[in-house]
Amino acid sequence: MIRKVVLSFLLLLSLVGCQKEVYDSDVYYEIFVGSFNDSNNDGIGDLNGVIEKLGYLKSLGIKGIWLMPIMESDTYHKYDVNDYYKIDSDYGTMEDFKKLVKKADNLGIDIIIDLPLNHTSDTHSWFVEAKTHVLNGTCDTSDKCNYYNFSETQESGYEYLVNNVYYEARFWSEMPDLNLSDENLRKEIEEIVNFWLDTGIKGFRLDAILYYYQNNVGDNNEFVSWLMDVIHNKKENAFVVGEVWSSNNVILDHYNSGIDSLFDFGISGQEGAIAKAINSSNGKYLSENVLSNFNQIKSINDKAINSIFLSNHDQSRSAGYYNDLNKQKLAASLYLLSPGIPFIYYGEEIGMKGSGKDENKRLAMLWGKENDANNPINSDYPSQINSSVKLQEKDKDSLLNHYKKVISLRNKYIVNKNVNKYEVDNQNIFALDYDGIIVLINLNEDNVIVNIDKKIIGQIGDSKIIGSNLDISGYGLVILEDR
Ligand SMILES: [Ca+2]
Ligand SMILES: [Ca+2]
Repeated sequence: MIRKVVLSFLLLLSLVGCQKEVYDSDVYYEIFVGSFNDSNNDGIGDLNGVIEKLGYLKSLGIKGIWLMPIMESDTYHKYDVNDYYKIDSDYGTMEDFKKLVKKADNLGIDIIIDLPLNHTSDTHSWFVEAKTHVLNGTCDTSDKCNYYNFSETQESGYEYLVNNVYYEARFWSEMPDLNLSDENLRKEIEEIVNFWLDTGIKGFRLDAILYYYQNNVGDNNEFVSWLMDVIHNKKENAFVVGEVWSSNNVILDHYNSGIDSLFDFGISGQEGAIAKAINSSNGKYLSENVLSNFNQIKSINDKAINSIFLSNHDQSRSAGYYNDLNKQKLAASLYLLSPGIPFIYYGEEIGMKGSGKDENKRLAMLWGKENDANNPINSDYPSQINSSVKLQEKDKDSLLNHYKKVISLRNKYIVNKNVNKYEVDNQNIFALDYDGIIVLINLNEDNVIVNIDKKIIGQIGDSKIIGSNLDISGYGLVILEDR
């Protein structure tokens, strides 16, 4: 009898689950494993190092981790995979990885991994075999030669191989582009995807989608749509976020593939919408912008959701251009309280800086302990010993503690709610309505008074209700509901 009741209860729960129209909008955290935390003192961050910091990540309030590539590779950044089934030995073993997935899951934290499919390393066995065929003049459309794109003439984006044969390599001669139309290659990709989903991960971050078919959106979408079917057939609630580093329109067009999410490059970076809003103290512009992006995506695929961020591993770190603490806090408040899935780039929460060459954007996380990981070889950006986690944890006004406060407000009040416009008669104010919970952020450094008859249920700053007016402190953040 009890069993039957439990079963019907479970059935009811699953029915409610099916009818769910809102989306998961938990905060993710992007980690470059090699620079994050070193567990065995060889100077390179590793998977056990990530395990050691799960408590830290939990206390930050995040619910998901994006690991930059962890598969076997010849480079420090590991975007050129030479074995899709192995963990790079710098980072540890498959056992370490499975332990990480399990321990994270116990804390309610999902893991997604970077999946570079546009290209492999030139040391991948597929390319080595193809090269042998090219050398012997034995290429056939059913062998590994067809996994890549070869040509007898030098086309743009092609590199010389041997015997007057060229191969497509858009990013670098050591990263040959894959021919994603090959049926046998697609079978291999299906196996790779299933292999990783079996480890218990939540899903993937797809690298360089724009280059799958070199800016051909239709062909890119055909491949991504095929891949989404493969992934969702294996794991219904998998989450896949993709990189289409391009204009808003091109990004939007890629939502026609049925992908769960794409990064919103238009709001990120030094020239992006968040920076524009902060530089002009125009909160109204930003709330309209994030709402419009969010709704445009829903109009293409109502299950899809925007992924928002300040900067990632390819961009100058945001603390370099939000160069005072108040602006760093303001930028954090704005994107962490916007609709979509916020992705924090490791170290952003302590104001780490880094620009110029890629290595400088991926410096060692400043834990403030004896054995922090080494910076990537070839980086030449000065370290900032004053911004360590250890120091900021002790300072209640630190950027780190601000991130914790804002994420906890997000988790408490706005996660998975519907979002609408909220009119405030002052253009300094960023304003959104999450099912009756109103979020206001003041982009003016001075107080602003607006006419709002509600009560404050959460805030950062010292805003006050005075009669039917709200006095919002400079850069203040307020969460309101009806009296
Ligand atoms: Ca290590
Ligand atoms: Ca390509």
